[in-house]
Amino acid sequence: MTTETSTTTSTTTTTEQTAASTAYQMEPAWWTNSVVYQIYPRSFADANGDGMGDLRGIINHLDHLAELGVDVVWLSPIYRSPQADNGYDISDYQDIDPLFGTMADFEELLTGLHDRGIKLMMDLVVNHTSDEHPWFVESRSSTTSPKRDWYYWRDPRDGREPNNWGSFFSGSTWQLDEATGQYYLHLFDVKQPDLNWENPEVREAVYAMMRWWLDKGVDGFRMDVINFLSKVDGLPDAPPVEGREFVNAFALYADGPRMHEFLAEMHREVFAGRPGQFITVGETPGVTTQEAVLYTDPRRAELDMVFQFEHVGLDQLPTDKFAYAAPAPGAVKASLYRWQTALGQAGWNSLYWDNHDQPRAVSRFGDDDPQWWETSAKTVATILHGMRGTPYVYQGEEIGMTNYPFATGADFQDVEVVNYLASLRARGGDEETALTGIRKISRDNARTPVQWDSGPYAGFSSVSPWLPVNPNASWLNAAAQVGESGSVFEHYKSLIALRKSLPVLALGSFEAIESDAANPAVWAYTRTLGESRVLVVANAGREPVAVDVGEDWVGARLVLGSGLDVEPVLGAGPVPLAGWESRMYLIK
Ligand code: ISL
Repeated sequence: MTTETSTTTSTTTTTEQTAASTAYQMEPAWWTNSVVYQIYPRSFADANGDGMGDLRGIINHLDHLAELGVDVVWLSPIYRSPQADNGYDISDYQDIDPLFGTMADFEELLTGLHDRGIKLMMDLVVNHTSDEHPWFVESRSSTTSPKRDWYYWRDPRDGREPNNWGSFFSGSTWQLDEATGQYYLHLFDVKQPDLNWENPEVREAVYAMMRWWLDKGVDGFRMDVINFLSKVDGLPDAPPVEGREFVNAFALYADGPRMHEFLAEMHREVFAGRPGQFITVGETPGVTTQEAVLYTDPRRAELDMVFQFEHVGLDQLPTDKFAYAAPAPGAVKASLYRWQTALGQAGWNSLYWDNHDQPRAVSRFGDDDPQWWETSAKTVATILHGMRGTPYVYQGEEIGMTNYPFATGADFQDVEVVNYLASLRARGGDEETALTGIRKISRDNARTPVQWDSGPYAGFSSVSPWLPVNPNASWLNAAAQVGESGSVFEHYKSLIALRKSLPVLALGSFEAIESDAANPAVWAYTRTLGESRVLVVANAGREPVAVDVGEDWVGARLVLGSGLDVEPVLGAGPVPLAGWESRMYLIK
């Protein structure tokens, strides 16, 4: 988002003019050729020897980020927090949690990033606060508190919860406050009460806090579950589900009636007219392509881009995240292609395979068997970074970190799994079956410490870390890869550099190649910007394939391959790809 480009409303009036006038075509926003790197601070690097990552640990590794070449860091929450959900439960938006350091450390981090030309995007968690935030403490103090209406308080219904909504973290979304006899709403943990965005005082308080951070020099916000801010009036019951006390009520709080109004207001109150180059990304679970276009069309001045969830939801039931089922062959590809096309004219995609809530990219979308690990880590990267949108790299993804070999239920720390297992046990459910899905999908997979080297605790800490280090750190670590030709790290570095040097990768249109449809394992697509054309061909499987890409790619130059000895120029005939091999070719 810049005040010159995306905040200006188009003055064109005719249909033809409007169709050709998306801001990034007229004047591309700066982030169209950017790559964002996400840091989950507890798991990045521990400098003070308490087994948990901290701001000083990040400062110590800034050169790693500069070497990789990323443009923006998204920092998961470092604010003061009781840590019920690892910092996504904030008790003071304008202070640093002592676990992570001090405000002086934060300022040093910000300067260190800016000195290296890297912007900083903060995590904005304003659907809810911690129950220990002074706003909530005041709100819960009495039914007549001036802040009572800052949260959702409701009387019991027939002596029970006010509706049948189920929490993301198991059980009801309602918690009874004994002292006042009313329930409060929490879509997430009981320690994460939802703010009432209908109340203009709440909105103004949040905007003031955002301005405060921008005044400090941060460059934007990643907005946690931002499409949950507007709930359906009256908070009605969701359609009941046989055998379930509390149900998924998504349709009643996601992308609700006032969502666009709130985001447009936020933009006006926080960003409009402010000099500088900012970035906003909304985390929007369940968002459709149509809504995503509305959220991210620059002419509407709401958000720059959104995280959509379709491709990371294909291996689970909407009603039960841990009921794992492998996606149908080709389903992930079909989904991402659909998003490429749907946001091709207006709007902008965020591109991601993983983050702190998702399993590791190579384990989920590649193949972490030792024989295929390296090439598949590179190939999943190429598939994503070849697309139109802003790619996100989650810490450790750039070295191909894998899921952790969790054994029993006791190995998990995430509140989501802890609550899930507790509720499963209370129902007498089968824990071993549940663990099959939990091992694959648990958020803890992403949260094991970053593997810096092969030394004690993988160079993450001098003591035993809060979550164990993956045993494969003995060979899978940054020290073994940085500067090593052919490594996963060097592959990511090349992809990031290509996005800068080839405008077609940033701005070119997307088109799937026809033969791609014949084999679910094959990803074959093109990008086009004027005379400049890129071809991505990838084999997401162990069996070799030959991909027919048509005659007009003969003579194209190889710009990046997952294998080491590939002819530099493409000849006639189908492109032969070994198991998990991928290549990127360029014309012009
Ligand atoms: O992992 C999920 C729970 O099943 C996701 O649905 C996740 O809760 C959802 O993506 C929202 O995530 C964000 O908000 C949560 C927090 O726990 C996540 O870490 C955060 O990314 C509540 O703040």
